Amino acid sequence: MQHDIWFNGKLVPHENATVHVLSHALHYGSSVFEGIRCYNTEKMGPAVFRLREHMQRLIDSAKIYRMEVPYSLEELEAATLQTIEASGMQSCYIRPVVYRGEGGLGVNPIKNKVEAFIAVLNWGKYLGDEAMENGVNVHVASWSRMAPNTFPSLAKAGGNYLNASLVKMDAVLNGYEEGIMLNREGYVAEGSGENLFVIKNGVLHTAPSAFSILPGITRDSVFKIANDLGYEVKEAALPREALYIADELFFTGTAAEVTPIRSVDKYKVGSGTRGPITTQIQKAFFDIVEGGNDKHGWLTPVGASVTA
Ligand code: PPE
Repeated sequence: MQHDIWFNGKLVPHENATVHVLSHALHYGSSVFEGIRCYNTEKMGPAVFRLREHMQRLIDSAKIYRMEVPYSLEELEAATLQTIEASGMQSCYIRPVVYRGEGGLGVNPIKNKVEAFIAVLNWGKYLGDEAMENGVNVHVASWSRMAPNTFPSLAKAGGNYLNASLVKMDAVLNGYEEGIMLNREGYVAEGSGENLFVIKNGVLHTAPSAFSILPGITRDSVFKIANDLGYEVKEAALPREALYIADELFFTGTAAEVTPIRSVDKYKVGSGTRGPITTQIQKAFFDIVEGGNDKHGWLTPVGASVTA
């Protein structure tokens, strides 16, 4: 089923949301985007998870690339809710994109028009249905994350995902579900489309945001969920071998949600299945997003009106 897409300010049928071949973004990767989920919660019905934080990150990503987004934060939020409502979907994945359109070729994009769209679609479990319970098999990627003085990792930019695609294709072609990248110094960074948590002796560890990672909104949510459950979370420089001797490992992301990892480079992680702390965190996460037990104020009901 194809849903209407909010395109430069209004809803248009799926087939009319087209982009010109001379768009700057197609030639030079000059787009910024988000991935957001709307859940059909038990308590509140359809609700968007951390809408404001995602839209703020979109605006921040655009700012880094000197793109002036022609819409305010509130307009983008309202447009998201409107697009979901029009689709009739109870739950969906939301993909807002801001990009440089037509305006001549050349690396300098300043004169290219900034355009925006918000699409909604169905997206199931990112790393497979079974993954949530049994975990995934991953390897350490031979491609690294970008160095901090090359591409800004705090911007969720289209071009960054060329690196992610290399990592993901390499993992899948080698029989793994995902690849974990190290940063330029060789410390653990993140997956091609997820942040990573390492649990050792009851403490959660994850790469600091200065390690060329995308500081995920799910990662931030897990900080709070873990604290609620009484666990300590540390941002830390983790050497590769910390993955091999971890008690538990899991990925976080909008698409990946909270996905356990059962092996890395064919080293079994802990007992080789979803660990007990991961299970608790996953349960608490789904209690919020599926149950609608919104104790942190992270859910925006689809029927809600947007206020500043
Ligand atoms: N790191 C990367 C590189 C990344 O792409 C994502 C999200 C995250 C971490 C987690 O961020 P957050 O969603 O805010 O918790 N990746 C998005 C796109 C995946 C795709 O294949 O497309 C997502 O999960 O929506």
